[in-house]
Amino acid sequence: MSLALATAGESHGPALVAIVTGLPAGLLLDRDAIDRDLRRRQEGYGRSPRQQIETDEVEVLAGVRHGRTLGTPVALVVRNRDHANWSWGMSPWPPEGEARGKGARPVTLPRPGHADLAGTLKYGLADVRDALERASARQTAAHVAAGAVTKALLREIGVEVEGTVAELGGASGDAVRDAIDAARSDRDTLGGVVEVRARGVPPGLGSYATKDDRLDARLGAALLGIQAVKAVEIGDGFTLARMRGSEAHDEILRDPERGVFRETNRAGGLEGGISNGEDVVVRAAMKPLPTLMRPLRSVDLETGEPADALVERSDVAAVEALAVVAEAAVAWELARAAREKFGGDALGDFVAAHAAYVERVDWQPRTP
Ligand code: EPS
Repeated sequence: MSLALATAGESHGPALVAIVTGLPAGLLLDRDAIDRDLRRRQEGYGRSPRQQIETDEVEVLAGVRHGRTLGTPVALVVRNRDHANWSWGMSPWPPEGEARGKGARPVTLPRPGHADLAGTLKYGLADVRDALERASARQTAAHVAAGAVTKALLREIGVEVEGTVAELGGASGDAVRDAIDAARSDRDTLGGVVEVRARGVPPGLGSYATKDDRLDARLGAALLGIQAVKAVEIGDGFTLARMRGSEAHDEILRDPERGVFRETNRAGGLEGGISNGEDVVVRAAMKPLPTLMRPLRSVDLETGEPADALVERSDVAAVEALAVVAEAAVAWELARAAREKFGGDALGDFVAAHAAYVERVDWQPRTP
């Protein structure tokens, strides 16, 4: 039994769609909790005016009855309110009447750092919009909705996942707002680093059996699959490379009260591609957003002449949003690994398998 996710949707199309398969029957979903995560993703200092147009809310079209999953595919939809301004330009069918609203004129000025140029070449497109619409980070709303569903599943076995901003534009804490204000007045953008911590993860999720089973590889792929993420670190990651083995590893201790435990967690809760019972800790680095109000040099794909890149409304920074999106991605991947390990068609089977297993390995959740 494994979870699978299919998504669809363009940034200014009618809606974003997520279809989740592999959930057990009987999981109680809380619409407000899903909408809360969608709202958290929209918040943050330095977001684009687009966020004043959107009020993301989940609609459930299938797989849930009276708030409980049926064990069948769950279909989630998040509507794009901005589509009203793009109804001609982003019409799925040949639009009728005079060209009007946004997206009516083709884009031919690819932005360095966005998918514009590579996407246009790959798919043989005349309008860069045909590439940028799906490449857009707007898509992350669908992943947050799916992630919120898996957070509910993980909570049933005592796992809590939380994403936070570690640094933004090289600043941290209160200095973050000043960094964003400075970048905005320079008409520039910023990236940053987020950290996701999962508490209550039992030992034994993932496996060293194959590369595809390794939980660290899977978390890495889940995070690198988020728009603008350029690097991922598991535990102390790059710092470990500069340490000696005698100081890099987390010694194994045991006492009768706590069972087996560690005093340090430099491995980020993962050894040999398997969770080891400590908190899972991963970090993701986001590059500065590529839509710039002071555009970089580019080439007009229609004329072949040098030109400035496309200038469009955009965020100054979306690192706070990334913290929520990365949290959803980690929750998704941990839930997928938990479904593989504990199975069960009914939620009670899944929870009972987890309980029997943690008893066998004599593992207790860490107290924070
Ligand atoms: C994005 C460009 C901006 C962001 C968008 C991601 O969109 P727009 O061109 O409509 O202003 O606002 O992010 C979202 C809409 C969102 O909900 O996160 C991009 O090019 O990736």
